[in-house]
This record gives sequence, structure tokens and C-alpha cells, in this order.
Amino acid sequence: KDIVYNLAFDFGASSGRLMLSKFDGEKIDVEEVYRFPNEPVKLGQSLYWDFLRLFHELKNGLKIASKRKIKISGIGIDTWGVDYGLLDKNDELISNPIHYRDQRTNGIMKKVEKVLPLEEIYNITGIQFMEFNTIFQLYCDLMRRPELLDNAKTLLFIPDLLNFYLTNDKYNEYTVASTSQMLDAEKRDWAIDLIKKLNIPESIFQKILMPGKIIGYLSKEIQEETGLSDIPVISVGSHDTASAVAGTPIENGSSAYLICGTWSLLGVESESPIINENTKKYNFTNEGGVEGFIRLLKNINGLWIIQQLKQSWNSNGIKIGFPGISQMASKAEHEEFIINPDDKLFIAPDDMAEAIKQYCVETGQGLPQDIGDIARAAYNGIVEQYKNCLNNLEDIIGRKIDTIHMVGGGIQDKFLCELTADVTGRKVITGPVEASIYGNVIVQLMALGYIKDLKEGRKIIKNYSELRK
Ligand code: ADP
Ligand code: LRH
Repeated sequence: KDIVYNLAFDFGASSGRLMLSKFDGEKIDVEEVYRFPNEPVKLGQSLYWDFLRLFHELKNGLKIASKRKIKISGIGIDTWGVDYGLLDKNDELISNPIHYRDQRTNGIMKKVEKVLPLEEIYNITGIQFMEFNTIFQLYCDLMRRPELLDNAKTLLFIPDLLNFYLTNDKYNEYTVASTSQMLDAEKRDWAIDLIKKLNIPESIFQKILMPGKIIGYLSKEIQEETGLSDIPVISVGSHDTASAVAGTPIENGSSAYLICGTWSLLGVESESPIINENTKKYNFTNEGGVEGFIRLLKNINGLWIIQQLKQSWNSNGIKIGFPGISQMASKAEHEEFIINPDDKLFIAPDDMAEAIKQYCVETGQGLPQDIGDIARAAYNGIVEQYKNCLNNLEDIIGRKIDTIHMVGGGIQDKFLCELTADVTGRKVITGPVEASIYGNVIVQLMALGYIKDLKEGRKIIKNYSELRK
């Protein structure tokens, strides 16, 4: 049988990975080629992504892959959403892309509201309000550093930017562009009126490219540097969540997906945007998905809290990893401590363990005593949000959700999965861990004509990847 090989990059907020996929017509095997940390850098008052390092790691991955001497049919890249780089008239990056957790957007929605009612933004875009959405970041740029936008000719989201430096072709891929809160959800194109009302220069926005198209081919320079040939770079669901949803073997309307990475993303697939009083009230989002689907979901501040707890304990000399934290939480002496993970306190605290202690004391619960208690408060809070979110989702769609498909790095945490099943009372099916990679590969194979549609792709994943009930 002919084997089709593809390369899929998934850049998460905590790490990036390159996987080589092998498709033999029946099953898709993925093998990790390279993994690297994604470490943001605080410089002065700003928090930046280390974009140059990330591009360097991308090329490192390609160099390792090229040593395999196999014919690669395509490359696809997905990353986190909302963040962007601005290019000047010579296509030079004007500033290093800023991290969505940077504090410049604190309180920005109040300022935007004076110019444009938030309701109008939601009615057109259907996107949940989060201060870090591109629309708000750009408005900050306009107020703080207008020279950036004066000189900007092109806005590219992070995956667009990586694709551009591989191919020299400039597009805004649809799924990631939808996270900007500047797309018209129905038309699936730029909401020019909103953009104009905020005085953001409309000329910086590129043509929207749907997932499943060839963006371009590796440039001569990249070919020389990596040893690869003129391989096509394919637009996948370049928002990591879009790829993860595509890579989740959802079967029917009574199943929800729950992607557990730095964020927890919980929702369903919808044929068209759902924008009404309920979605507004519960702040649900209508992000763009692959094959024309809308991702009706909500962001829950998820394993970021566990990541930050680990960092806080490690930097205080306590050697503990994710499995250790999970185990101690499961055996916590006090099982009842609980936080609200979406409280502002937990967005970017200096010390997460201290923030949790402070929250518990201030809410009259007393002081969590040790690692187990503190971690348990976080787990309880995260899972309680899953439950609330499911109830709200049922209210919105008017049908019951009986099954949750949990995917992403976080499902390696058995306690998290068990607690989710216990607290929500729903059936939990886990896998795959690397859902974004699978979704990325499926869309590449669709673009190349090897797989008919998403349904067929998901069937392949369901039959051959390791799923657990
Ligand atoms: P992202 O794509 O946002 O960078 P991942 O999908 O890689 O995130 O998930 C990372 C998270 O998965 C970690 O923050 C951690 O909470 C969890 N995790 C990873 N490995 C393990 C493990 N062995 N045991 C428990 N939890 C784990
Ligand atoms: C998850 C994610 C999420 C966005 C956030 C910025 O990685 O892409 O969907 O809201 O990062």
C-alpha cells in the first residue's frame, strides 16, 4: 500500500510539537519528531511570545524530519488563537508578538464600549468577550502605540505568520481569524463596519483562507536551510482548538467535546452560528471550525492553574511534576476547598499557590494547608465550571448532553477525567491526547484528496486510535 506522510505542527501555550503522520488508507499513525518548550519573555512592562525562538524551533523540527529521507506530502501548522504580528511595507515584523496574558488590555472593554456598544460587537461576531481578543489588543495598540498601526501593512495571526515565513504567502486563515472577534459570524469574512468604527486600519487584514487549501510551497531559502523539497504548506484549522475539535471523534449531537490543555474548551459543533440572549448571557462563543462548522463553546481557565502551581512549587524548591500534583489532589485531606478558576485573580498571578490560598481565605473557606489541599481546590473549581458550562450549553441548544469527549494533554491526568465524570454525571470518553495533531492531519489529507470529509477522518481516528471509556 502507498503510504502518505505529513508533518503537523501544534504550538500550544506551554509547548510546541512536530509530529510525522503515516496514512496507509485505513489508519493514521502519528510519531513525535520534536517537542520544544514555549516560554514567553517579560521585557520591560510587556509579556511577549519568543517568536524568533519559536520559528527557530519550527526549522529545527523540519531539519530533523528531513533526515528521515521520506517523501512528505504536506505541512500544516496550528497554534493558540487571538495573537498576531504586524508587518511593515517591506514585510518586516514591526514588533515581537505580544502574549495574550499581557496586562495592557486590563479594563480595555470599558474604553471600547464608549466608542462601540459591546452588544453590537457580539451580535455580529458571536464571539465571547475576553479582554485579550484581537479586537481589544488592536484597540490598545491604537491608543498606546499608534505608530505601530501607522506603519503596519499586514496583520497575520501566529499560524499565518509562521506560514508566511515558510512560503512568502500572506493569508488570514478562517478559524484563527474568527478568534479575533472581528469576523462576521454569518458571512465568515471581516466585519468591516466594526473595524471602521474602531478606527482600526482595514487595509491590514488579509484575504480569508478556508481550512483545507494549499497556502503555498516551502520557499527556496527554507528548502536550503532545512534540506526539504518544495513541499506544500496547507491551511488546516490553524486555530489549535479548531484542529482539536476536528480531531475529536464526536459521533452525535448529544456529545460535547472538552479540550484540556492550558485552557479548557467545552462545547459542541453547530451548523451555523447561534447568537441569542442565552449565548450572550452565558458568554458562549461561535468560533469558525473546519468544513464550515461553527464551534459553539466556552473557554474555561483550566490547566493553566495546575501549570502555574507546578511552577510555583518548583521555584520554591519542591520537586513535583503533574502526576505528583494530581495524585496529591486526589488524596487531599480536605476535599471541599474550591476556587472559581475564572476569577481575575487566576489570570496571571505572581504565585498561583498564594493566589489560591488568598481566594480560599477571602471566601471564608479557611486556609488550605498543603499541596494536596491547594491543588484540590483548583481541580474542584475547574470541574465545577465544566458542570456549569454543560448545563448552560444544554440550555442554549435545547437538548441533553450525555457524553463528553475529553482530549488534549490534560487527559493524561486520570484524576481530572474521573472527577469530571463524577461531578458532571456524564459518560466520559477520553482520547486522543494529541487531538490537534490528528485534526491537523485529517484536514491536510482532505486537502490532498486522500480523505473525503471530516466524518471519514473521525471514523479513522475512532477505529484506530486509543480511546478509553
Ligand atoms: P497546550 O497545548 O495548551 O500547551 P497540552 O495539551 O500539552 O497544553 O496540555 C498540557 C497540560 O496537560 C499540562 O498543563 C498538565 O496539566 C497536563 N499534563 C500533561 N502531562 C501530564 C501527566 N503526565 N499527568 C498529568 N497531567 C499532565
Ligand atoms: C487554546 C486557545 C484558546 C484561545 C486561547 C488564546 O490554546 O487557542 O482557544 O482562546 O488559546
